[in-house]
Amino acid sequence: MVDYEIEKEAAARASLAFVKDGDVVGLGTGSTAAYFIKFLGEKVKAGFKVRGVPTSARAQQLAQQCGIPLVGLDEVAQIDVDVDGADEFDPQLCLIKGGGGALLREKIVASASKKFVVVADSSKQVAALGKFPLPVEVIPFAEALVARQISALGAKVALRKTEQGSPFTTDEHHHILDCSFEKINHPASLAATLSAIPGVVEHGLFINMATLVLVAKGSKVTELRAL
Ligand code: A5P
Repeated sequence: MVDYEIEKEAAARASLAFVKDGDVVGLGTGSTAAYFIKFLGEKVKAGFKVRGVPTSARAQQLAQQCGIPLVGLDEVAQIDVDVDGADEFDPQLCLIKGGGGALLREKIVASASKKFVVVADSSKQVAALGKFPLPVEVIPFAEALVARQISALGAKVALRKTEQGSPFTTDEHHHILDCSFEKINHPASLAATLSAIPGVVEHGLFINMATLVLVAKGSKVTELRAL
């Protein structure tokens, strides 16, 4: 059985090589990014100087626990490097993100970053995106309408719920539709179609955004660049 925790940890550790002293660093969300935040915190305790821009309330809390100084997006002109996980990535390094519900802030931070380093265990590498249900962040007022429009594109659409059964609410107070396409043949055209639906705030397709992916297989980490 593959130990994905070892892989997440290995990929996160390898990403430290892309962070320089003095950098403004995007702090991703999810279990792999959490390893990165912990490792970065250890370096900060040893004297490394960085300022972090968290991609979610959860990442913010963890970064504070780890002693990483934080700044808001309004306080910096640009982010030097953003390190974040992914739910899937394909050979072009297109991603599905948002399994943890933070896709909106994640995309904003990635788009404001000079380098976007994705850290992933081997389960995230796919030939084509779409097995993982694509998260789409929506305004609650429009969610039924948007769900019907995305269903008409061929997806099975489910409103994300909490364990208690109420709708999951994002940091920006929106809801998430998890859209199972099974196979997304043209990620860029689907991304454009979804963005054009009124009521869609953002979707979890990250196209041409990743600078590189660090994918771990066992404890071996491979650096992938887009084909
Ligand atoms: C959070 O919203 C997501 O985009 C995560 O980055 C993604 O779900 C990967 O999470 P794990 O590292 O926990 O698999």
